[in-house]
Amino acid sequence: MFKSGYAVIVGRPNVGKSTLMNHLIGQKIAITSRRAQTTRNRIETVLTTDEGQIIFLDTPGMLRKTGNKLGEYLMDVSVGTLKDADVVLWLVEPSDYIGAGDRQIAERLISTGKPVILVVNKTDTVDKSKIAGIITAWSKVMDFSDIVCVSALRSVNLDELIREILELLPEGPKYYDEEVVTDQTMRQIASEIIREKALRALNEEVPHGIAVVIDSFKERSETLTAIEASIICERAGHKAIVIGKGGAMLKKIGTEARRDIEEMLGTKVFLQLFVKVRKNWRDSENDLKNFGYDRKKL
Ligand SMILES: Nc1nc2c(ncn2[C@@H]2O[C@H](COP(=O)(O)OP(=O)(O)OP(=O)(O)O)[C@@H](O)[C@H]2O)c(=O)[nH]1
Ligand SMILES: [Mg+2]
Repeated sequence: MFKSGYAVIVGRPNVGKSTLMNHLIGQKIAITSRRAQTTRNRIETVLTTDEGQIIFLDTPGMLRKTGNKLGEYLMDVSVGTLKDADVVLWLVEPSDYIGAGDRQIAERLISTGKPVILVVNKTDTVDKSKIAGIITAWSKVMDFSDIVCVSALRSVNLDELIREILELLPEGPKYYDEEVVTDQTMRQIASEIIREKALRALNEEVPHGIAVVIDSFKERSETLTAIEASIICERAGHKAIVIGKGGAMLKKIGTEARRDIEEMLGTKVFLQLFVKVRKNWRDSENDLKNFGYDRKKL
């Protein structure tokens, strides 16, 4: 019997949702960083095995307070994506402390009535003796179909998780050809790679106010792709930081992004980056749409 369906990955910001998805499919599609609110859109990836096909949906971290229109958009993406779930993977930190943010997520999940697997992530960071207590604490929060402890980063116990997901999925067809890995276009992934390098290189409040737009993406030949992209920031002061002394910061972001994009495309890449200021774009419905965060597409 072939199984198939959607496994939606949810949880608070920064718990490792995107890292988990990348390691489950064995390829880096979603960007990751140690900053909260790295993921901004729903990202679909596909895992096909002999037993079934799991379509993973990575989502932005669920927030308690959204703060601005971008924050509202992120919540809409996460909550909206839940509707498509056949199974929900709720990722949490390896701790027996259950905060208000997680209680709120529990309420949401209970109200969907969908089967939920609790995934305790980052188990590489805690002593093994703590695990039993963590499981006991979480098992009181709601009725889980299963609780699986993993380390997404080190790919520990992911086979077990895949087995549990397949068990809960309904019988169904192969929705996608086996070679399909994601719904993201090269253009989208390139733009996200640039944002990832900016997130990782920049400090403090600057990264959260950044968006990346691909202005042009041209295959010049079979071995060369030319890309022009703009890094949008919220204030002139931020623009100066993104450019850095003598252009050093922008050069670092560009060099690192180019390397990853070349690897993804399998061609040389000529990458030109521009930095623009768009005041308070995170609170403008119109800017959000132009930068790839379109409510109407949800
Ligand atoms: N030690 C350890 N770190 C991890 C593990 N999984 C993820 N991380 C780290 O946790 C941080 C956040 O990872 P992401 O995958 O970006 O988290 P996310 O939940 O997708 O975050 P948002 O998209 O912002 O909601 C990164 O620095 C990861 O390297 C893990 O199993 N062990
Ligand atoms: Mg993420």
